[in-house]
Amino acid sequence: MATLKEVLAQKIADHRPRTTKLVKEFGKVVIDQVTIDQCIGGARDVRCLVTDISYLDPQEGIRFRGKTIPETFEALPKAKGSKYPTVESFWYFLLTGDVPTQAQVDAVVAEWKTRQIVPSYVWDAIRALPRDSHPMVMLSVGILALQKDSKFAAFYNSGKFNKMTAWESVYEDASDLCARIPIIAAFIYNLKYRSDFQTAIDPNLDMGANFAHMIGQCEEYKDVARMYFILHSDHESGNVSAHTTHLVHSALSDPYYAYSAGLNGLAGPLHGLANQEVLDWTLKFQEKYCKDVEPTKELVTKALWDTLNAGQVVPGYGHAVLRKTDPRYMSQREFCLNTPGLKDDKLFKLVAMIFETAPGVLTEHGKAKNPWPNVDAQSGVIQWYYGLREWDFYTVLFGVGRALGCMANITWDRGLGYAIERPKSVTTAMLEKWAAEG
Ligand code: AMX
Repeated sequence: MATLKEVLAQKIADHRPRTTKLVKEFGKVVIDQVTIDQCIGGARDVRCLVTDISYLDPQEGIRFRGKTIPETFEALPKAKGSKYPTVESFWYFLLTGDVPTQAQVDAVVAEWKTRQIVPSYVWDAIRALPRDSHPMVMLSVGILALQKDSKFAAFYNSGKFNKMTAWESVYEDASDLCARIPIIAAFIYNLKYRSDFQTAIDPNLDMGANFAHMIGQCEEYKDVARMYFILHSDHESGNVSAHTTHLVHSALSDPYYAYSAGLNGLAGPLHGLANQEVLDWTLKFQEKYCKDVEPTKELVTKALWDTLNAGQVVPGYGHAVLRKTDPRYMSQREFCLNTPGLKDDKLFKLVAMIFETAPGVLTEHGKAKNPWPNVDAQSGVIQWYYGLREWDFYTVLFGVGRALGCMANITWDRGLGYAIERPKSVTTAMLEKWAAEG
């Protein structure tokens, strides 16, 4: 049986002529134009990035390697005794586009076991931070600390650097990073919230299950971890975390530099931090409006308007690309509806009521182009239900999942020899001149 790396090598070799042909024969074909509002407004919708790992349709939502979320969950081999696939099988799928066999999944699970050991200097670096540092700072520092032993950096410095084979050492770092990031995340969780009670890796468990084990979670949470990491993995390449990782790696900074930077972007409240903000918003709502009464749609409407009138965004709602309810939201909602205790949970019911109410309020407010919920509107309530109530940590969970997409992308970036990224800037005076010229 060919290894994942061997399968990938063949895929990359097969793909290269497509990229070469496009650049050489069709390089000057126009695929988009740029307007002044896009230039000032965050390059929204400008088509200037390429990835085959996932594609985000504004109406349909994300497809991983051409498959919707339900199709992906359906197609991939499941973890033993579970309805959900292992993260490792999803990694194989993201990298190659092939649905792996059980034997291929087992090989990746075994390979990640050999990659999971985190050097002690990472723990030292994290421990050196103030204990009340945000866990995203700890995660970013932990990933950056791993840079010392980057195989890509070593290859670059070896004097034998070769563009054709450079992807192989990116693949090595990327696989190490994906295997280690849940171990580092568990360490941070235990350090901050479990009085430094550290639990050893269970060599018999897949990535998601082992993460649940290491943070002292119950059996059911193993599926939560698998589902969560897969759902948060990739959302094509223009979002802040994926784009940052791609941009930094385009300078041939190794995967550790690149993903540490990507995590710093994920930590922004308009991006990955929104899931902790959702929980904060929802609990404050409960505290302020529903101490003694049941929440009603009227009360939720009032709270939403209070937020909007205070000039704040409603966290978990809106999206730069999507124009309908995020299928990642729906997938997590379905998990809640299918989990007996969770289905009747007070907080879930409130989140469901916000789902019924917020799109109407945001539409009436008239600013957000997309009044529907995104992934973050639903994820916190699941963690809360399972007792993971330290919501500072929620973006770390996002960061563990997002590593899969970012690492698959930069492995392919190197495989296809994508150039250093360098868009052109203009001055305001130039824009004014072009505006006057019509
Ligand atoms: N509540 C209130 N106002 C909102 C809003 C929301 N949820 N979403 C968008 N708006 C406002 C914007 O702030 C903007 O106002 P402005 O013109 O005064 O600056 C206006 O509507 C137009 O924005 P847009 O084109 O619809 O959105 P965008 O592409 O600029 O931003 C996003 C997208 C996600 C940052 C924005 O919808 C938002 O801030 N949402 C809340 C935070 C959130 O949930 N983030 C998580 C996104 C998913 C993720 O990355 N994890």
